[in-house]
Amino acid sequence: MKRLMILNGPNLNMLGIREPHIYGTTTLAQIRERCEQQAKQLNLQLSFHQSNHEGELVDLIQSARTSADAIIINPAGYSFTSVAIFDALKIFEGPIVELHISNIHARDKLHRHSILSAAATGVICGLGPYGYVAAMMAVAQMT
Ligand code: DHK
Repeated sequence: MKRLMILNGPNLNMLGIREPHIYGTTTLAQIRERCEQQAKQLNLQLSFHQSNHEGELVDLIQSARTSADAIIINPAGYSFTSVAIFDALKIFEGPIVELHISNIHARDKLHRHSILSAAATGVICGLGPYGYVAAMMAVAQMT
């Protein structure tokens, strides 16, 4: 069974109440439940995490080297700032899908250019919470 790690960065624990005009009203718990259903359908072993801390995300990415075959990451605000997460992703040998709920390309200048995309196999953005399902389907094909 292929092993998938899904990582969620800072403030995604606030989905549902956080700027709903941008991120919608679906909570992270609901997204997690949907991902768990999808993992069963795709025969993937899923580990799902959220952290507000850059170092914790780096630790998880490093641990994925031995515990996961693929990573899906919504780096949230760290997309635009974190060389440490970029470097950690570069060490991972399997496929990486970078995911954003909103279409970052249509957003303000601050949220438009992810420095992490150069370390990703593919990028999904603007599909809302469905992006997680789409990313999982892609990963199931890739790994
Ligand atoms: C989530 C965030 O927290 C923002 O910092 C990103 C991303 C976009 C999202 O759309 O899921 O800019």
